[in-house]
Order: sequence, then C-alpha cells, then structure tokens
Amino acid sequence: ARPTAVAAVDLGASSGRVVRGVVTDDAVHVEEVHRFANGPVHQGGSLRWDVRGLHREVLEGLRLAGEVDSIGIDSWAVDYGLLDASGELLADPFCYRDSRTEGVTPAEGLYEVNGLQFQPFNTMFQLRAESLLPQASQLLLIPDLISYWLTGERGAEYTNATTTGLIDVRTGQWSPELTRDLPGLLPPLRHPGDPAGAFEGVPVTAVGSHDTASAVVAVPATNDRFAYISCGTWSLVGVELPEPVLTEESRAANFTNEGGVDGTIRYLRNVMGLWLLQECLRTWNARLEPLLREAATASGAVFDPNDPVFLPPGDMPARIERWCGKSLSPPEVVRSVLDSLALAHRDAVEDAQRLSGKEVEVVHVVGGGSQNELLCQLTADACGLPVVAGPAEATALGNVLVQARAVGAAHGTLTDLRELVRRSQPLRRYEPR
Ligand code: LFR
Repeated sequence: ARPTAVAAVDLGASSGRVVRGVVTDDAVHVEEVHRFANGPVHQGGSLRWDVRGLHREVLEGLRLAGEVDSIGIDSWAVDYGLLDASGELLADPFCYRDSRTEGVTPAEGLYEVNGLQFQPFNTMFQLRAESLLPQASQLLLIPDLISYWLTGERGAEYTNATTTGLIDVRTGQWSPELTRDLPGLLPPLRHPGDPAGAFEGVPVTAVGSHDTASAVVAVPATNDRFAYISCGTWSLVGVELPEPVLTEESRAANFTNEGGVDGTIRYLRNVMGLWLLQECLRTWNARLEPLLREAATASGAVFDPNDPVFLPPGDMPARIERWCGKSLSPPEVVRSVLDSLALAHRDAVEDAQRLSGKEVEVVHVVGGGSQNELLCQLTADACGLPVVAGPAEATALGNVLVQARAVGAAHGTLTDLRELVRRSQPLRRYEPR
C-alpha cells in the first residue's frame, strides 16, 4: 500500500501554496505542488482579498496534488467573508490592513475575557466597522470559507476563531456576552483533527487553520524550554503554555493568548516582521538577495517596527527614513529593518519569559524568514541564545501532521509530531556572538 499522503493548503498574505505531505513512522516530507502570489487588492478605496481567485488556485493545487487521504486548509487570521441567507458571499473580504479600523479602542475588561493582545484589526473590531452585517446570515473566517466552498459544510475552526476576539479564553467557547449582538452569525466550533466534510470523496480535516497555530506544531523542539519565532509577513514571537496569562502586566505588554493545537496556548506578541522588507522591495522594484549581501556590512539605524505607521501598504523606505530622521541607502534600510526586527524579537522573547515564568534555552525560527541568514544571526546575537532555523515550510508541515494524526498515520502528542520534523527536516543552528 502507498504511504499516507495528505494535501495541505496554506494561504499566506503574500503567497499561497498547496503541498503534498507524506508521513511515515519516522519522517514527514512535503512537496510543493502549486504556488501562487497573493496580496491585498485596492478596490474602490478599500483593501480586499480576491478570495474567489484563491479558491480557483486551491482547486488547481488539489488537482496537482493527485490522490490523497485528506485535505487541510490554513491561512492568515482575523479576516472573514459574510454569507447571505442563500449562502452566497456578500462581498470580497476586507484585508486586515484596510484603514476602516483606524482609531478603534478596546473595552475595559476585555483582556480578562478573550486574552487577546489589542490589534485594531481583530475581527471583533472589523465588525464594528462592517456595513454588511444587516444582510449577513453567517460569518466564515478565510480557511473556513474555502472549506465551505469545497465541502458545502460550515464550521469555525477553533485556533483561528480565537483570533476574532469573540472566544472566551477561559471556556474555549464563543463568549455569550461578546457575541450577544451577533445572533446566529458564528458557526459552531470545530477543533484540529475534526472531520470537516469531503471534497470529491476525499475527507477534509480541520487543522490548526490559523497559519501560526500550524507553524507552532512543526517547531522542531526537543523539550518544552523553547521560544519560537514564526517568521514570515509577521514575526510571531512567544512560548507555548498550558494556560493563558491574563495579568494586567501581560495586557500592558500586548501579549496575546491565542488558541493552539491540543489545547495549548500560543502566548506571543506580533512583531511587524518581513512585511517591512516586502514593502521596501515592492517600492524599489528590487530583489532581496543582492541587497541582503550588501546589508551584511552596512550600518543601520534602529526604529520600532511595531509603530502602527508601518501597518498599511505604501512607500516603506520613506516611512523608515522619516522614523529614523535621516536618509538611508537601500542596503542601509535593509540593515535597519533586520537590526530592528532582531531587537524586537529579543524584547518579545524576554517579555514572554518574564510574564509567563517559563524559561527557554533556545529560540526556534520557523517559516520563510528562517532562510534569512543575517536575520537569524542577528536574532541569536540580540537574544544571547542559540537560534535553530527551520523548517521554512513549518506551516504546511504542521497542517500535514495534524491531518496525518487524524487519519492514523502519525501518533502521539505535539512532542511526538515535532520529533518527526526534527528527524526529517534540514535545520541550521546559529550561536550568539
Ligand atoms: C500570520 C498571521 C498572524 C496574524 C496576522 C493577521 O500570517 O496569521 O498570526 O496576527 O497574520 O491575520
């Protein structure tokens, strides 16, 4: 019999991919079968996602994946589509970088209920600015929407649902008080590993449908004393915990308690991440590799990457120069971004430990950013801890592993799944200088 194979659909804010994953007793391998560009689209003054285009790419990817035993879907968090009473999508989903949530503020006491860091773009704040609510009969987060289009079945996958701000972190259920004004809008929860319907006879399995939840599954840690940086468009920096931290200090430090796979808490902070570089490259119409070589010996300025001024798309080098109060050559801008991200990584790793009481001995950098050698070395230097870099395709691997376990091809706890990653994926270690 052929080994168990699954298809993982991973939709990122800057690219999407479909991979075919094969899991055996001591290894997990993924092969990318389809990759496509993604990005927010300017549409009559707003920023939206071409989610129907993504659906077409997903169908093409699933065709290319061939025969599989299961399909799983993850994407970036917080964004949603609204369906009317007949199940039709009312409009292209807004992108969380759209300006409609500028100026929102959280209610007093919210953190104790949902445990989420304040981000103006969390779904609950987007809904305050949503004009289509009166016509909407259901809200589906992006992976749940794609899943619905594949299977005809609706649900809200739990890890991603926690990013809406509407889940009570103490019960793991939709909060009755926070959803009082949204009767019937939110579908029932399902959990990673649950069946989620079928596409052309192939089971669709719920995974950690929040991309960061899937990425954390595939952190190749050997014990629990690790911090992780899921480094892509965002750097998500934190630790894994059994229980949320809901203290006032934690709230003030803007740490989030997002729901992880197997009941874990992803205790982390959002750091602006490689978005800063992506937008610089777009402005310059340049490629990253030559600039990175020059940045290795360039001197940089330090800025706060989390300043909300960097959130929207647009001329990023100009915003960085304005922040630093001087003009910078492109290699100097790149160096400034990497130095500033490394310091923000360090702050988050230190704050996560201090606020949670959990000590770490290694920092795992996973995701596309794990291939950025300069960033990994600068992060090790800033943290004063070894960095283990890889796998670059952590999100797809985490998606694959949770499916594989659901169909009986992998077994055990997150530690066991991580052992498969550690054994079979290329990793690189950076010692602090
Ligand atoms: C990463 C990510 C982050 C989330 C941001 C917006 O891709 O999912 O975890 O805060 O995108 O959805």
